[in-house]
Amino acid sequence: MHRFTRRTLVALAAVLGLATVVPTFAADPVKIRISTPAVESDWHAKMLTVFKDALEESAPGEFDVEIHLNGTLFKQGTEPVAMQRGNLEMAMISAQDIANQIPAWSVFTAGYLVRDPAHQIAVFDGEIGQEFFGMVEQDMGIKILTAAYLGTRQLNLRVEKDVQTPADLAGVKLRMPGSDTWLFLGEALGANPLPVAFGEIYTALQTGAIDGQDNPLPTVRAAKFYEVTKQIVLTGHLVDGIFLSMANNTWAALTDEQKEKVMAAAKAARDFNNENRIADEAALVGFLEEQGLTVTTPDVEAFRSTVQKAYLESDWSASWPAGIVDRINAVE
Ligand code: KDO
Repeated sequence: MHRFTRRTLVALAAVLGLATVVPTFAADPVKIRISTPAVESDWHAKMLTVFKDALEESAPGEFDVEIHLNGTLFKQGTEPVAMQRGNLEMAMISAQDIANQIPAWSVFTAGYLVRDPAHQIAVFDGEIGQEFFGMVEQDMGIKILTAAYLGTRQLNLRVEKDVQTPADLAGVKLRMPGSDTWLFLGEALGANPLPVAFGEIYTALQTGAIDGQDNPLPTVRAAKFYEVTKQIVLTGHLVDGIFLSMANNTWAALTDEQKEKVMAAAKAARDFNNENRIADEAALVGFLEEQGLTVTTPDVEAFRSTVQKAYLESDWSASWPAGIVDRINAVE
């Protein structure tokens, strides 16, 4: 068998009068596995396909993006550590996940601080975002590519109840994700918070293990919680974000050009999510009423003042950088 080396191929090409185009072997594509508990029809799951497609278009064959939904690859909340240990390349992580390691981040887990989606985008796309993303890069070894709007969290109850103020939630078993900042939010709302993973909410509602859960309305629809609940209480208690992130090691191994393309893809994905989710939130009250749910508006000011007071008097706020609440409030 004749062994074709690059040199023999070049020589052969010269003899045959061919242009010396010698096949080179393209580098293996960069493997990127993304893990999230999100369900397929939710916007922050769909935005991952936008990310993948955008990269496929701008850098054909350079990336091999695998999307893992429903918490099947890593359980909800374990993704940051998986990225830190080199077991995962990308995830959508929450401010609450980050606050487990950087308590200053708990400022973004506080109810009634970020005002609305536009405010959230302005905060994270500006100076404050740069500072807080920098902490995550430095202290956790995770690069946040972009902040996406997860939605405004509302209460969703299994049985109808007259809820006007936090006092009306006394004794209500409210499911929260399983970390301290989440449980604190449940308490601040006046409820009795119980930690349950996202993937178990539906059954817990169905069986009555919990009395309610809180999530943005697009998620109530996507995860079909409306099938096992009777009421939405429009508390609007947390304008929530979700952060598309990459392990620093994965990021550092990219070329400058690839980094630019990854950032552009993340931005396209974020814009897709935000646009659709914001439009959806406005339309979903009607959908949920059609499904037979009662949608009520409580005394939001009573919730706001109780929740804000709980945070300001808590140990969480002691870890917030000086002046951050005023700075966030001042962002237009
Ligand atoms: C949830 O468990 O309620 C939550 O909304 C918390 C978010 O931080 C995020 O993990 C989200 O679930 C999942 O992406 C599922 O939508």
